[in-house]
Amino acid sequence: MPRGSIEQVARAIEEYHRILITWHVDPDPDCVGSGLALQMILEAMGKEVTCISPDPLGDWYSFLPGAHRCKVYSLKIPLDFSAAIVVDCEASRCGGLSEYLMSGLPVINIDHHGTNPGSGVAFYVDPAAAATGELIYALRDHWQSPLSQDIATNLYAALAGDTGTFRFSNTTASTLRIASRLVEAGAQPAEIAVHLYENRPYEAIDLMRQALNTLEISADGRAAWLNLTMEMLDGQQWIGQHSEDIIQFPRMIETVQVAMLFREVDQGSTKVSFRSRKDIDVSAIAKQFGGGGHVRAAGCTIDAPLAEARAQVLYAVTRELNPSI
Ligand SMILES: [Mn+2]
Repeated sequence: MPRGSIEQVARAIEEYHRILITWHVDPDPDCVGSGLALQMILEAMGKEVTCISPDPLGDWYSFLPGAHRCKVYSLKIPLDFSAAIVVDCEASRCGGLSEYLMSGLPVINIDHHGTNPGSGVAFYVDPAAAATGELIYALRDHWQSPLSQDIATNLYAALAGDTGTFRFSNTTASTLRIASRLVEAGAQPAEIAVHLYENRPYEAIDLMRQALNTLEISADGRAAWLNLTMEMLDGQQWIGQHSEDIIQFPRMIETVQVAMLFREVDQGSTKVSFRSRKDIDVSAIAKQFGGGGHVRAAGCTIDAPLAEARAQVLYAVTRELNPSI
């Protein structure tokens, strides 16, 4: 069931003029595409809007219209907004911006993560939506504001990003209906797919090769995982898309119910990404470690070296896969 409503969010946004839009750390096409599209929608309404990403976007996002205007959070950026809109996460997941967001500024929250309870002066959290991009589309519909090619491109990238380009089980008739409207408005599916999947630097593929070398599978074949160390990353800038690229390999194995990627952030911190099929709710597993996400895609950060974090997580996953143990 959705928490909050589009109407509530729309009414709240109408009240403010100088608006900050932000999203989660490790940005992905859904949060960036949703944020940039929302910025364009609100600017068409005469508002003054700034997008600030908690983490760098990297060259990878330059194909999204308006990405060049997006700022990256740093202590030097003046923060004097009348309200903020947080898309695709909770205010606590916005890295360096979280403190500002939780300091009493009116925050409006639009998200589709089931683990987000909804907070702020207004919120709309709909776990049935495949992507936050669907909710931004609904907001635009509510205002009957024009759907430009640039807005359509950002929203199509958002939908494509979170559905694996309409392959994952979160894809609904509504997702495809919206995608169709976006294509009618000028979004280019083939071109966007090239940017999402076939536009990697050599180093990113080399990273996949190294990660694949670490592939392991549980004795019953139901869990498989990969490791990624700082040494493998070798100074490459990490972007959220790397996890998407890499975790698809353990998930492809026919017997696998839970796929995992363990990434060494530093010597005492490990980021874990989960993907699942059918009956396993990985957001529940991630939540045990202070993380969250969706039923079939979730993540957490554990304050422990990679090997230790992996042992803890594999224990939790084994219990989830074998409730009788
Ligand atoms: Mn999303």
